[in-house]
Amino acid sequence: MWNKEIETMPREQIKALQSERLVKQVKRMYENVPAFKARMDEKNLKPSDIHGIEDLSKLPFSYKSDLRDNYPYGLFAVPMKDIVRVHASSGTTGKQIVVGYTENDLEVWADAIARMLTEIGVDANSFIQVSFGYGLFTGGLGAHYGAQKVGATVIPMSTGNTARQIQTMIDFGTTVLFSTPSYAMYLAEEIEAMGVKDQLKLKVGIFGAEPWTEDMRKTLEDKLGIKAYDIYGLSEIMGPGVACECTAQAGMHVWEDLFIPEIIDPETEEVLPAGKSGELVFTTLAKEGFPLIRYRTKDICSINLEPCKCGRTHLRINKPSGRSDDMLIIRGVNVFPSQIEEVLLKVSNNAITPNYQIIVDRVNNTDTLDVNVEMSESMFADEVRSIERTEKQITEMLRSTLGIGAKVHLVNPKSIERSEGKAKRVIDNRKL
Ligand code: DLL
Repeated sequence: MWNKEIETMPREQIKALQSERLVKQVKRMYENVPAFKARMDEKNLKPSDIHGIEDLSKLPFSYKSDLRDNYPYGLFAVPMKDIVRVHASSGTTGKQIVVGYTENDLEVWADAIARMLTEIGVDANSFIQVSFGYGLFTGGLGAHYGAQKVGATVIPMSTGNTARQIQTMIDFGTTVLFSTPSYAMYLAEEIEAMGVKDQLKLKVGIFGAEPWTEDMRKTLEDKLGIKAYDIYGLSEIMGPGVACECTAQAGMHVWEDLFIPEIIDPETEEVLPAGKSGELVFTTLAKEGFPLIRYRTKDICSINLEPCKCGRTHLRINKPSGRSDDMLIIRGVNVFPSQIEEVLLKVSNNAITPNYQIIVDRVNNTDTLDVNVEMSESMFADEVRSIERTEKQITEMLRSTLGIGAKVHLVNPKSIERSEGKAKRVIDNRKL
């Protein structure tokens, strides 16, 4: 909720609070997370060397691969009996990454989202349709409990079934929509086609989980008759609500009592000053179950320290413009090319060769994923039916690994262009 004392805290005070929390957290992690202790030992660092945020840059970075190496619960800092919920997200390989929350972590998370909602005028009189996926993805339940915290009427729709989504908006009087921006675009188009815009009561859209542009904001605001706000987050750090836009619609506030953001040069790891674009790194300050120090998000953006019109003193980040790794976000779902490659390697090499290309596009505002795979010479000589069967088999394997549909095309041997250098495996035709 709007917590004026915290949200407008003078910056000096924010820094003092961060220092106090960081020192405590480093000590707690050193004592409870063996992988963190090992990293500290490698650097010859003891918790007593960390006196406050001025020592942050001494601390070791952490990476998505740490979650994979300690799968599933190895990085948790409390006994499992204190973990009351887990969520998961894609890893770089077939294995997902797992995150855990204590009861207090869930409280803090709901509060982080409620702070945003309150500032943009969402309250107990609002009807909030949550059209993020419910389940292991953090979007659905994350938004849900934030919405509940402001006392709004929550409509837990989850994703899919577009006609029903729109009918529900009309019948239940939805005033606020949470979804990915691409799904909101799709909904907007269907609403236009059905000619029902006049029957909607929508006022606010809160969109995130994937990058979107100012152009998309304008289109969504026009088509849906709303104010559209950006929400950022990642499972490892909490879920949605790590950074949230305010009514100024000019960058997302990071709740600095809960997180320390840094921007680094992804190559040299040097910390960059405000205004410079680089990789966003987060240290959590209030998480009990799964705290992280200097987590490399791979998201590229910059920090804005200018005072904000809304009066909040917490710094803002600019819209993430891309990633420093090869992760794709397709229909809001994180996909690593390596996950697709792993599936293909499981298919018999009598059927296909390891030459493939991943093509991502956006058709009618919906992301499409096509995977072209060269078939083997023996498959090429086989009958059409067995080619179709193999395509179907790979499609099913991809669906179960990635959680989204892909169109698989077995193409003729040697038809995918060879490269002399690094193979170009991914063609992303979306203009984001
Ligand atoms: O996408 C959490 C979330 C749910 C955020 C709903 C906002 C709304 P993950 O599945 O772990 O968590 O994916 C995290 O998604 O590192 C970014 O690359 C990307 N991302 C999330 N929000 C935004 C945004 C959720 N507003 C990854 N703009 C992050 C750009 C975003 N990219």
